[in-house]
Amino acid sequence: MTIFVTGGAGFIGANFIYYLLKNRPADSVICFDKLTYAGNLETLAAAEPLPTFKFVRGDISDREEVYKAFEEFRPNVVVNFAAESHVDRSIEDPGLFLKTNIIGTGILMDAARKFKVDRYHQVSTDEVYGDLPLDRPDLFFTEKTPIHTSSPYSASKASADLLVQAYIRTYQFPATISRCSNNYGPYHFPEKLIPLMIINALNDKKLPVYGAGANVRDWLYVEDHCSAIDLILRKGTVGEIYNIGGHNERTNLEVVKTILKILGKSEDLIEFVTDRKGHDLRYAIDPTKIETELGWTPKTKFDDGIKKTVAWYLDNKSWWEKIVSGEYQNYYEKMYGNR
Ligand code: NAD
Ligand code: TDX
Repeated sequence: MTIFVTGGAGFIGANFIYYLLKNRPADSVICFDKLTYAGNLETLAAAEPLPTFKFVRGDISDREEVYKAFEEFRPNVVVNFAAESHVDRSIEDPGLFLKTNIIGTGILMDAARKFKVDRYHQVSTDEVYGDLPLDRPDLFFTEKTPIHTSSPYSASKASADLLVQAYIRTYQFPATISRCSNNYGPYHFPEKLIPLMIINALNDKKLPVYGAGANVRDWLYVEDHCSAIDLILRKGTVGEIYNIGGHNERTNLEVVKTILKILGKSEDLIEFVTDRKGHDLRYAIDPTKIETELGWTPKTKFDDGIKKTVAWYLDNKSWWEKIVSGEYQNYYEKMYGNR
């Protein structure tokens, strides 16, 4: 198979590319990525020399660039990770979220139809279901939970999902959708909760916890997300939506305190700051469908995954120090400027 992975220079896309290169050596992988502030080619440095891997810089919302890449590589499978992914940025400036997450998805699907790919997979999020109350731990998101979005980010992801479903019904488009809970692990961009807190704690900077830190997220180690998508590509049924999550719910304050404990740092570093506008209270996935129909099980429990993640940030300081300093954005020019 030739798998066209969009957004593969970002956090989950890069982990997915490494998952494929390790577990599916017979497949070829094309990474198509715009390299926004969140895309980092250094993350893919170990993949670059492999003959089964190719990087193409391009924008999913640019029809010409997308069609040109499909013409050249003729992929059988498309997995769309490319997105503007940060809720706080969507609150400040929604426009780009609509362009990349909605228009980009439409253009990618048009290319997939034109070049007759066998499978298109849309990487969506549990945020399309809105949130659950904090005092009802018995409630979970299932695939049948109505879409009910809170932020411009989640509204753009939900719009993309609706567009994928419209293409499935109208054109018999061979697509699947997955909706995953919060991921964590290596290469997570340090604007998101877990890497931001690890890096601030290492630098003895304050850890900004929104509101009272009581909001709950359902954390999944990124490799478990990758194995679920790989399974959906190979065994999933076209037209279906699959929720992905591993029942690892924690309040934000619990997560932050766990990180401080692992690093041996004082809880005095915690600073409660103004809450996020429209802040979703609780996310919690019911993964019964993917577990029973496809046999997926997550391997990593939160208590182990968070230790592995902290260790990864300790071992890979140069990766995040370049991001924090902005230096990583010169890498593309260095590698490709004169090619
Ligand atoms: P990320 O922000 O780390 O990476 C996004 C990648 O997409 C970057 O490499 C960026 O350069 C690229 N990109 C952005 N706009 C593009 C465009 N117009 N054309 C081509 N490439 C573009 O995001 P992530 O956390 O890895 O998330 C990946 C996907 O998974 C997103 O679709 C997100 O909605 C979804 N998701 C994320 C989580 C999570 O916890 N991070 C959970 C569930 C679902
Ligand atoms: O500095 C912070 N302080 C804080 O308290 C940050 C960055 C976040 N938070 C809180 C807000 C959330 O309740 O921590 C929680 C997690 O925040 P994020 O890391 O921004 O993730 P979230 O908003 O939950 O969205 C993530 O999961 C679903 C991803 O960024 C999305 O792309 C994905 O779809």
